Amino acid sequence: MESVRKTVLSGIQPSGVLTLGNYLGALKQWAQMQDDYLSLYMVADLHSITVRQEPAVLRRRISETYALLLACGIDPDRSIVFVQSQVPEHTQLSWIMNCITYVGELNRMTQFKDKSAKHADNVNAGLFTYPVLMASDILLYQAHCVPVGADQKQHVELTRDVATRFNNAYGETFVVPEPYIPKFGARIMSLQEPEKKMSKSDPNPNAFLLLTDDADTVVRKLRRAVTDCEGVIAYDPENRPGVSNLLTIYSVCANMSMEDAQKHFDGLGYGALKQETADAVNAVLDPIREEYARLLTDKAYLSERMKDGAEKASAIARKTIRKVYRKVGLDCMR
Ligand code: ATP
Ligand code: LTN
Repeated sequence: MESVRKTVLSGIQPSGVLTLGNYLGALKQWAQMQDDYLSLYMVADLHSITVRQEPAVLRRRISETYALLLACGIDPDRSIVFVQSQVPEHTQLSWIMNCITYVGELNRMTQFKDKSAKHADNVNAGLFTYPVLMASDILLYQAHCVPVGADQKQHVELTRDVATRFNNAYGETFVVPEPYIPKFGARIMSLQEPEKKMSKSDPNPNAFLLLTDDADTVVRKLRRAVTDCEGVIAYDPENRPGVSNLLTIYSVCANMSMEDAQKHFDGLGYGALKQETADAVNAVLDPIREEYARLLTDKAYLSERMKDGAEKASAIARKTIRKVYRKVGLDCMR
């Protein structure tokens, strides 16, 4: 029954082709949650322009990211799948939430610190207020649960703080959401610098596995993955980040507990770990690659689903905006 289902919302930026980190940290959970929740999943294109994007490339990537979500099992008949900029209520709520959020809170966000160091020539106000837009994405749909990788936990916590502040100031308005972060796979690390998270915008293509990489590329990138010289396969992310990252990827892709994965490799070498990890990754990616290639040939279907998703999302978002305007006193034209 619709009324008892809780709501889930999450988003992903079209800032590059999605990586295995995006899949294991977020998308896999999105697909699994669709039957138990009223699910809304979006391509966060407004977020991606906090970093300079080439318009033609961005336009293409928005459609490709949308197609990849569907290829990963997000079903537009069971979930509302949409593009953020096609639902104008996101920017409407964002302004109001900007007026509820403190500069001091935004100053503490580690993603802002990391991204402003990386893009020192373009530390724009959007990069700074990005978490407010993300909070608005979540609060617009009264989401109870937000499935994300570990790097986004701080932003969901900020969302909880600003939602609670708004509710205290204006009366009960927003559901205060909970993050949902998987135990393993929430932070897949770079294959080249395993102290850093795997990121689709890493300049070194050997650092990430893309969902669209072919089987041979997956094998080649994993063979080159940085390990260490201890020669023993054991999970110790603090001291042995490279080997632990491969074990994590293997265990999650092979659907095995970390304990069983370690037992499986007992007495084997890094060559076996890399080859079996590549096989497990390829088994996960095979159906995704196939469905993605098929979807890309059907542009009309993609546009139709995007339009339908945006309409459904907007119908829900509009109700929240009306309520918020009323609570804040912006409804003098009633
Ligand atoms: P960018 O590199 O452009 O900043 P990104 O690869 O970090 O992008 P996002 O679009 O910011 O990807 O994130 C989408 C989702 O994927 C988020 O829920 C995020 O937490 C998750 N995610 C991103 N990278 C990883 C990773 N290495 N391991 C696990 N989850 C991840
Ligand atoms: N900020 C997120 C993407 C994102 C998101 C959201 C995630 C935008 N809006 C709402 C969850 C809920 C990121 O960079 N990974």
